Amino acid sequence: MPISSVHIALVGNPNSGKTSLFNALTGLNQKVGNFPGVTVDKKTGHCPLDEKLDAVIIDLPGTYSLYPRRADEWVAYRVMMGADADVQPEVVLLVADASNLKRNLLFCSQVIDLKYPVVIALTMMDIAGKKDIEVDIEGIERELGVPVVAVNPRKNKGLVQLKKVLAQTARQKHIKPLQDFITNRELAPAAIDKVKGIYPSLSDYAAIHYLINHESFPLPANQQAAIEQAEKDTAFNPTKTQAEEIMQRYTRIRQIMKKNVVEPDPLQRKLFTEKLDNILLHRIWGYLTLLVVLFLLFQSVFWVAQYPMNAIDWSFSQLRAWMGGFLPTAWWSNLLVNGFLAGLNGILVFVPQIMILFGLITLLEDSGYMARISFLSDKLMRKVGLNGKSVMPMISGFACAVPAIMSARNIENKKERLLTILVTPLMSCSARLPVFTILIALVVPSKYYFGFLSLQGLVMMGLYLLGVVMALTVSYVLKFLIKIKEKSFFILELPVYRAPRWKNVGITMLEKARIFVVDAGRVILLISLLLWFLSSYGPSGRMDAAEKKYATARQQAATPEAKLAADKEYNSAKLQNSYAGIFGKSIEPVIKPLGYDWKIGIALITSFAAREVFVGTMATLYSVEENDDTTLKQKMQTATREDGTLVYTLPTTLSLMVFYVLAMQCMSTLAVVKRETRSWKWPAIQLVYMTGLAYFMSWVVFHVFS
Ligand SMILES: Nc1nc2c(ncn2[C@@H]2O[C@H](COP(=O)(O)OP(=O)(O)OP(=O)(O)O)[C@@H](O)[C@H]2O)c(=O)[nH]1
Ligand SMILES: [Mg+2]
Repeated sequence: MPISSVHIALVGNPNSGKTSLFNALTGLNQKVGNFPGVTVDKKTGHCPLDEKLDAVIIDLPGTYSLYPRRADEWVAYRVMMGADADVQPEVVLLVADASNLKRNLLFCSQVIDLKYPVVIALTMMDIAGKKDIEVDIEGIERELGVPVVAVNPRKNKGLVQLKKVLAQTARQKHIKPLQDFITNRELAPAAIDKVKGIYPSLSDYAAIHYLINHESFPLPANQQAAIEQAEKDTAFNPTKTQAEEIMQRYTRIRQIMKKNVVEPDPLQRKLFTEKLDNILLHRIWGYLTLLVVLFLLFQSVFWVAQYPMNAIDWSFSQLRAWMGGFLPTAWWSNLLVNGFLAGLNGILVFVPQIMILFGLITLLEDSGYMARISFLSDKLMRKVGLNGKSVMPMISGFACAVPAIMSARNIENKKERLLTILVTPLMSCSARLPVFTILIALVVPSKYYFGFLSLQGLVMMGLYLLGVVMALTVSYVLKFLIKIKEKSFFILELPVYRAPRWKNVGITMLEKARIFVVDAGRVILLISLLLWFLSSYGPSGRMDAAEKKYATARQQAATPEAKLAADKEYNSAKLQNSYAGIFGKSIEPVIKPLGYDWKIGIALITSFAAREVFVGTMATLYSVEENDDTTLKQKMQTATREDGTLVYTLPTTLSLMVFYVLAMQCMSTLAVVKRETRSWKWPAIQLVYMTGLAYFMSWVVFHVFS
C-alpha cells in the first residue's frame, strides 16, 4: 500500500513549545528560545505517524488570538484562514501551555470554531506541576470535544501517543469538532448568513473573520465587493462583534477551568522565577546585573577564545612552513601557500570567537534572561523611538544582522519595527570581529589589568559600545523624520526561567561555525583568489616597465640584504602596476582624508560583499608583495607609505575601526531589509546613511587623533 501524507499545522500561543515539539517530531533543528516570538516564519518538516501515514508538519509563529496584530502573527493567521497559497493544513495540532491554560484555551477555542480537525498537545505539564496546578485532561477533552495529549518535547515524552492520535484524526478528516465552543452565529446572524451564502463551506466563526479581515485575503474583486455589501446591508459592527466574542469565550473558559483545573491561591506560593525576578528586575540590582552580564559576555568572547585562536594560527604557520619547505617556487605554490592557505587561516581563526558569541547569546535566550533585558530596557528604548522588544533583534545583531532583522517581526508597532530594522546593522556583528581583532592587535598593546581585564578587550568593547550608541542616536533622529502614526505599547510575557538545554546550545554553536566557515569561507576564498590574480597581473606595458626598471638592481645586488631590499622594491612596484593596484590608486583620493592608503581602499571595496573579506584581502595584497613567512600582523605593522611613514598609525587604524563599525557593508543585510520592508527605499536609505555616517565619523576620528 502506498504511503499517504497529511498536512499538519502547528499553532498555539507564543513560547508554548511549538518549535520544541516540531523538532522532537521531525528530528530537525529549528530555533527554539525561551521568549515569545522566536519563530517568525513558517517551517516545514516530515514525520512518519505510522507505517502507512506520513505527516508534513508546518511550524508557525505563535499567536495569542485569531486577531493578529504583528507581522509574525499574520503569517499564522493567513494559514489558519486558508489564505496562504503554500500551506493548506488538513489537521491542526494545537499546542497549549498547561501552566497558562486559561489564556491558551482562548486561542484553542477559536481554532476549534474554525472547524479544523484538531488535536491538542498539552506542554509544560512539569511546570504546571511545580506551580501545584492539576489538570483533568479527560475532563478538558470532554468539554472541548477534541483529543488532548500531554507531552514534554524537551524530554521526548508523550510523542508516541501524540502520533497515534494524530494518525487517527488524520484518517477521519471529515470528523470535525461537533459543537461550536460558543454560539458564533448569534454574534451577527444576518451578516454571517450572507457570507455563507457566498462561501457555503465556511464555519460560522470563519464567516466572522471573512467579514472583519477580507481585505487581507486573496479574494477576487467581485467577492470582496459582495462581502463589503453584506457588511453594509446588515450594519455589521466588527469591534462590537469581536468584544462580544472574546467575552463569551472567557466566560465559558472560566467555567471549564473551575471544573477541571485545580489552581492554588496565586499569592500563597512564590515560584523560583518570581524570587529571581525580584532581584533581576530590581530598580537598581536589575540594571547592575544587566551591565555585569553584558560585560562578561564580551570579556569571555575574547578571553576564552584567545587560546584556541592561538592554536589555530600556530598550526597554520607550521603547515605553511612545512609546505614551503618542499614545494618548488612557482606561481601555483605561491597561490596555494599565500593565497589559499592564508585565506583559510584568516577564516578558521575566528571560528572560536563566533562559536562563543553565538553560544552565549543562545544561553541568554534559552534561560529566559533575554526577555528580562527587553523589559529592563523598554524605558530607554522608548526615549529613542524604539521599544523593549527592539532589544532582542539588536542583541542578536551582535551575532548576525540577517536573522536579527527578521526577528523584528515580533514588534507590533510599524514605526518601531522599521526603526529597529534600520538601526540593527549598526550593532557590531560577528563578521566585524575579524576586522576589529586584527586592527586592535596592530595598535593596542596586549596588556592585562588585575590579571584578567584585557586592554584589547576593553577597546573591542568600546567599538561595540560605539555601535550601540550610534544605533540609539540614529533611531532618535529618524524618529522625527519617519512619519508613521500608530499607537505603541509594550506587552511582553515574561517566561519562567528555565535551565538552558546544553544540547541546543552546542548544536547552535556548531551550526553557526559551519555556516560561517562554508558561507563566509566561500566568499573569502573566491575573492582572495580573484584578488591574488588581479594583484599579480596587470597591463603588460606597465608590468614590463616595472620589470625592466628593477632587473639590473636585482642582478647587481651584492649582499643578500641588498638583494632582499631590491626584491621588495620590485614586488611593490609590480603590485602598484597590477590591475588591483591601478584600481586602488584611482580611488585613493576619496579615502585619503580618512587616513587610508590605496591597499585599504581595495579592502573597503571587497568588503562590500561581506566585511570579513577585509582580512583575506590584506593577506593577499601583502603576501603578493612580500612572499615570506612573516604573519599578516607583522606585515601590516611594518607596512609603509611611499614617503616611508608607517601606514597603520593610531589615527589611521582607529579611523578604520570606526568605519567598519558604522558602514553598511553587507549584501545579505540589504537583501533581507528589502524583503522585510517590501521596498528598495529602506535598504537604499540604510546604505546611504550608514556609509555617510561612517565616512564622516572616521574623518573626525582621524583628525582628532592626528
Ligand atoms: N519545562 C518545559 N519546558 C518546555 C516544554 N516545552 C518547551 N519548553 C521550553 O519552552 C521554551 C519555548 O519553546 P519554543 O519551542 O521555542 O516555543 P514556541 O511555541 O515555538 O515559541 P514561539 O516560536 O516564540 O512562538 C523553550 O525554552 C523550551 O525549551 C515543556 O514541556 N516543559
Ligand atoms: Mg517557535
